[in-house]
Amino acid sequence: KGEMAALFDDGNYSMFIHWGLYSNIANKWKDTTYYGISEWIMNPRRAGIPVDEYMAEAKNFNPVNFDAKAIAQLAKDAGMKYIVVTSKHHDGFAMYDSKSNDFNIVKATPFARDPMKELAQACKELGLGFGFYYSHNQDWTFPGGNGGPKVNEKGEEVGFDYYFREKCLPQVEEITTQYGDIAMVWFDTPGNMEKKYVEELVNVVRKNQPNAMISGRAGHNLGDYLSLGDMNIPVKNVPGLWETVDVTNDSWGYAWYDENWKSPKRILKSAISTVARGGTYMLNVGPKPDGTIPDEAQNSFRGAGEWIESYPQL
Ligand code: JFZ
Repeated sequence: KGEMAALFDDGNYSMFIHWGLYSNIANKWKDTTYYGISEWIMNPRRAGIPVDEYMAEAKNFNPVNFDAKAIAQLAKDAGMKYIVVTSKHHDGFAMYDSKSNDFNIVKATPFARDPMKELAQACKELGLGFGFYYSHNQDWTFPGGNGGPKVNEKGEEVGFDYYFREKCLPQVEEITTQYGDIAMVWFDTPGNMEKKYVEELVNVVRKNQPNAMISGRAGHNLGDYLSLGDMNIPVKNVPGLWETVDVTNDSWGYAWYDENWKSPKRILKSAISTVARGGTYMLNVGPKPDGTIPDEAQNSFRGAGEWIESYPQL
């Protein structure tokens, strides 16, 4: 794991991006605002959006002002070393050109571009690492996925194995082959997923991306490092390779009303505390419906970055 660990040795501050259909909904569904993390908007405990209605939302998603170079430059200015972005979150919507499933940004939206290809390229040009988040267990729109429908298109009752073979495994193959060398595959919320499934996914990543780190949330301790609970900055030293993830406001995905931005000073305090205890700090930002990063978040990132630039050892 020598080469992989190098990402954490000197790559210990990074950008997390939660971006998907939920960013366009932005926590407002049918004139009602729902408070909480916006990527969970379709959940029954929130707006409770039916699968077909949620999937139909794709035709309204058109982030025309998305600029991969501007986002990569923001990470660079912030003093960050790599970017991890949601290729598919629990809603099942793929933010990249998926050949194996049509519920994706290229085939189902008027945008019709592959923003992940653009972002991977922009990162490469600026010398930043690039990695993917992938929700391997929860898929709320594909039959058999955890939290998803129980019958397939043919009306047959299906289980997790169906989702795993038909969607999850092919998509993990895609994200680890279509974007050149990637630094990280960030699996999340394994729940009660069986070990054999996690092993199969880990094998695919190892085969296609031998130098990629696999997140601690892959499940069954098969990841390469420890992921602490979200927004958790430890007060004691933590041994081994570890990471903590944090939000810049109060939601991972963009929420229209959320202006609770962390100041540059607050970001620095968290980043320094984490790095001082041997960890990696991955700070999230959620692009707006038009694909741009909120100005206030940009100001905070750059404000902290100015200090970091004068202490390059962070
Ligand atoms: C998960 C997701 O459900 C959420 O939408 C977001 O993507 C976040 C980064 O990850 O939520 C979690 C997962 C694990 C913990 C907390 C929230 N945890 O271990 O404390």
